Amino acid sequence: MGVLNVTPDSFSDGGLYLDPRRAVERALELERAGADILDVGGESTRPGAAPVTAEEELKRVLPVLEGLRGKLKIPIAIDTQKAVVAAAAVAAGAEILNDTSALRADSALAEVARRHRLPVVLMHMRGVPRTMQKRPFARDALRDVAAGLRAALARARRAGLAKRQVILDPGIGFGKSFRQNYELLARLPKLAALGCPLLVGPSRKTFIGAAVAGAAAPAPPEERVWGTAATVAAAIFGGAHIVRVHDVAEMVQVARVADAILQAG
Ligand code: HH2
Repeated sequence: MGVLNVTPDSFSDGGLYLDPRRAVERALELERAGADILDVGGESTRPGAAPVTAEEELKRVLPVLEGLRGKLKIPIAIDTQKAVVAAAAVAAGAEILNDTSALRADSALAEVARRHRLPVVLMHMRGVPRTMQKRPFARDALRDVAAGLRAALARARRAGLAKRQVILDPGIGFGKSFRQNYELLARLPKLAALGCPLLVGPSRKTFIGAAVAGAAAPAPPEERVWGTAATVAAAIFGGAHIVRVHDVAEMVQVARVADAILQAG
């Protein structure tokens, strides 16, 4: 899954694709690089990010989705917590919903998925982006994430979604310590036991920059590509079905080799 953020403030590609023509070009480039899914988002969820209105989100993503109509072959996921944004994005061609709040921010989002029978990604987040890295972390991250994802799946089922529509995501970097992010990657098979496909999104996140830099300040996002490769390989060995990444050409190679090793074993 290739990332395309149409925002001024995303931690890695913020401000690069606010012009819809550049965003469309980038989407086509990600497809050519080997992405199987494009993830389009109009609201940053980086630590400390302030929420944006639905109007603003729509103003950012709709011109891009409309510009991609008939041009992109791979399915588009809309990365939003809002049902109105999801519904408009689906009308403009999106086929997967990616909700980082796992139906907590807007329960009506489930209805959009149900009505159109779309897959929906439900991600674990401890808290909300503005404060999630300031609050106390869970004592046992794996238990916290597993319980949160079980609850998310139950919310989806109560809203009339079939289990087979749901993709679960541990929410790497969302209210977890650096060490807990590594722990979740290492113990991913435990989450695979929940019985849904897993999506993992470690790409370029700060916990990678911290390990890359050793004792120094975290390396900047553009210097986290090799570290991202290690997390992508680990995620695939741990049972991830989808990896959400910024560096698609590089991670396609990592994924293909990791898949070949998995299959050979
Ligand atoms: N991470 C980000 C955004 N959306 N969705 C899922 N399902 N899983 C993730 O791990 C995930 C996500 C954060 O990364 P990015 O989009 O690059 O940054 P920002 O939130 O600053 O736009």
